[in-house]
Amino acid sequence: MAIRPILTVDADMATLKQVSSPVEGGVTDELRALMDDMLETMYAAPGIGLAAIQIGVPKRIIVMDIEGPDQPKKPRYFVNPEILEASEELEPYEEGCLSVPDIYDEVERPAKVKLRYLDYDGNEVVEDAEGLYAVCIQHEMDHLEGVLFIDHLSRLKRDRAVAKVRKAARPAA
Ligand code: GNR
Ligand code: NI
Repeated sequence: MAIRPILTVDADMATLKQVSSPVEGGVTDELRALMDDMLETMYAAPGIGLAAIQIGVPKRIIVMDIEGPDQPKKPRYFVNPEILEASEELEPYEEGCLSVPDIYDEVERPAKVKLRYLDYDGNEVVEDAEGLYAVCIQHEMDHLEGVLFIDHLSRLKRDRAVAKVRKAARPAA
């Protein structure tokens, strides 16, 4: 297992904007090794989710653990996830992103979604998500399309967010 560098919008916008490709040929040991690295990287950050493109790998793979800090770890793995249904009802949530460090703002998304994906063992799973699980999987699936949570904000807020991350990344004068 290894912690990999997380790409951020100041230096790596072009990579983060890429659309990730479906995994072909099922979940192999090589893919599981990548998911292990992603999970370790996410826990170290720390974060509650990570898409492969955030470590520069343009494949449709996500890892997540939305349990609280005092809860037992509950890693979740998603290969080729799809949203089968989304609720009409929307819910706002104050989001952040490891690729847009120290920026937080409210995004409205469907409150409930029905998902289909392959898990760590390559088995197909269909399940409903709501609450933080629904927020996080939609945030991560946006990454697979090259979409960041700041893309859901006004142009002004988005530009300010990117400028702030760029400024913070500059060495102090
Ligand atoms: O760690 C993360 N926290 C978070 C909080 C609210 C909504 C979404 C997230 S995902 C984020 C990690 C990340 O950037 N995943 O892509
Ligand atoms: Ni993110």
